[in-house]
Order: sequence, then C-alpha cells, then structure tokens
Amino acid sequence: MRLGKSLALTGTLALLACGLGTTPASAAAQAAASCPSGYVCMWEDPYYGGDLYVQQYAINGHHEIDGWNGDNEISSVINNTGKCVVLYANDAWSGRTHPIQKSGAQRLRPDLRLNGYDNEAESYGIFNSGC
Ligand SMILES: [Ca+2]
Ligand SMILES: [Ca+2]
Ligand SMILES: [Ca+2]
Repeated sequence: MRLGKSLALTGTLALLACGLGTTPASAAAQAAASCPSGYVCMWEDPYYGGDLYVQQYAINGHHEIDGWNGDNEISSVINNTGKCVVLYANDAWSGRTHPIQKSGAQRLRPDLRLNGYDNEAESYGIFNSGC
C-alpha cells in the first residue's frame, strides 16, 4: 500500500517536470514571470539574462548584494516591489546611487549600460519614497 502510493507520486512529479521544460515563451516573458509581484530582481546580463543574482521581497531598508554572486555584475533589473529601489555603487549603501522608479516602464532597467550604471551596484535599498 505504502509503496504503491509512493510510485504514483513519483510519476506525478515526473509529469510536472516535463511540463515545465516545454513551456514556450519569449525571453522577456520568461524574465517577467521569473520576477514575482512584490519582488525586485537583478540579473548578471542585460535583458534579464545570465544568473539571477537578486530576488528580494519588498522589505523596506538596506540590503547587500552578495560579494561573490552579484557585486559589480548587475546589468538588468525589474522592480516589482511597488516601492522605490535605490542601487548603490559600493557596499554598505555608499557611493554613487541609481534610483529605480516604483511604477510604469521606468521600474524596468533592461540594460544598465544605457544608464551608465552597468556592473556597478554592490548594495541597494527599498524605500516608500525617494525615486
Ligand atoms: Ca555587496
Ligand atoms: Ca553584468
Ligand atoms: Ca561598484
């Protein structure tokens, strides 16, 4: 009885895994889907490519970008927090800042090269105002 139930569950999981691998979607749509509502997401490459180094829920205050996985590598950002996100060029919320707006197209940074802020961010903040 116990074994039969376990095998059935394994089969269901295998089917789910197959389904996930075959979903057709554009890179942009995948990126948007991979940054859930209420989160800010930051990627290694422009146009939401490469490694997803930051996926942080909208908790107000200061946050660090990991020194090995993100510092001076962030090239695109989606701000789905509904709040202002401010990038800092150095650790511990210092250095040149780059604010990202809370709504509209201006909450997207598909290519930080266009903003003169590519591979700069090392920490960030989430605030109710200031953008
Ligand atoms: Ca950092
Ligand atoms: Ca980069
Ligand atoms: Ca930097």
